[in-house]
Amino acid sequence: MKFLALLALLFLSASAEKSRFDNYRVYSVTVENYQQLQAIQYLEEHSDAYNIFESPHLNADTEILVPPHKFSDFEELTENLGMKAKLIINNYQELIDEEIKPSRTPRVDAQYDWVSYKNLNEINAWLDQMAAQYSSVASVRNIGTTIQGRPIRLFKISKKSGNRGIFVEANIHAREWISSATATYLINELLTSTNPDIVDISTNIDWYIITNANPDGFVFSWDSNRNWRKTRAPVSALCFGVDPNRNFAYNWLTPDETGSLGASTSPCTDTYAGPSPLSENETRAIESVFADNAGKFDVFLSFHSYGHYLLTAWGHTRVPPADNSMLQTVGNAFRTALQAVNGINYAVGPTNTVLYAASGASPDHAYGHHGIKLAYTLEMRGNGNYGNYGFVLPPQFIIPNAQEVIAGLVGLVRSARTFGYLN
Ligand code: 0X9
Ligand code: ZN
Repeated sequence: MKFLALLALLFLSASAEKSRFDNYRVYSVTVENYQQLQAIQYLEEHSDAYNIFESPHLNADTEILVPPHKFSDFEELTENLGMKAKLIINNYQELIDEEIKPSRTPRVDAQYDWVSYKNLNEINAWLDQMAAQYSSVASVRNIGTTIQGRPIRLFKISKKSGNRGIFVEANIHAREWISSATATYLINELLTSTNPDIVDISTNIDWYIITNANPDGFVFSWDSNRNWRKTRAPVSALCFGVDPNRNFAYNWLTPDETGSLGASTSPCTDTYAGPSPLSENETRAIESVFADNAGKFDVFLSFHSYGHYLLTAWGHTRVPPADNSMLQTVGNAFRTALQAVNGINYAVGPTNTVLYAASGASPDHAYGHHGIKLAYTLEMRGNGNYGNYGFVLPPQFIIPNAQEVIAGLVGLVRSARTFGYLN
């Protein structure tokens, strides 16, 4: 009995252990031919050692996390394939350690800020506090519960009746911390800013914001594995997690013209689409916001990182959407306004042609199923002239990233209004 208790204790302490990435490297590889593409796709589907940050596609760069015990294999692989590989991060653990360093010393008078990343408890406490402090215009409510029992929360801002709405969903991918930090910054600006452009968009538009669309995954990325992307649903004897951004119903698990599924049927992969459309509590919670507010939203935004992209429908097909030219014009307004702040240049266009095939993503669902015309995915900062950090963007970039994104949104709203939306 004693032995069993000891064994249980050992197991427990092992599961509370954090994954470490000491001396792991991130390489950027350029995929230039079909053979190279197939090789990287094979790794993505079958290798537990490598982590492919971004699904590969032809004539584009893909970032890959390589553990030390694979350095020589990886070198041989890229050499044999004649594939260019550039080292962009030399020690992933070092970045992770730096990321949570600033001002984590608990202070009694601790004010919420955007100098450091906040964990789920801190974010939730702040949302409660803001809803209480601005109770005449703001509220927060639960729209669902995760498999581990955490609430999925929707923050609403409405300063006058009759407003059209913008729906923002952030951090559906657990490791993309900058997305929820930007969402809380946006809430703070909408409630406190005196800048006339912000006052305009906060007064004349209703905002529905989910800062943390994947709470279980987010907590897991803090406590256990900084690199975690999916939910934490047990999906097979071996693996956990559905990619919630492959689990939406519109053209779920549908191949495009090139045969690419843009998702996976293997539970252990990072783009596992789940057993059926909307099988997950997280996606059903988001779906309930669409359903309960039919006709309310002109704009849907899905906050992600990284890559400096503003992506439109479609992800599941290479055929351009019916509203392509409007989506491009409104997207370009976002891009120009964002670039004016810190010089960052976003690429705007359909997901499938600009990035890669992705079926079952929320913007396709918003646009295709719910008819929300201006549906976009934002891929925020990660690698740029400010450094190469991928998902582990140091906290000193939270504010510049949020400021440029909000300027972009002001530009987007202005342009959307010329098409008759958000008025
Ligand atoms: O693959 C994804 O889910 C998104 N990229 S990420 O690196 N953050 O994982 C892009 C999804 C875009 N899809 C659509 N807008 N349809
Ligand atoms: Zn993402």
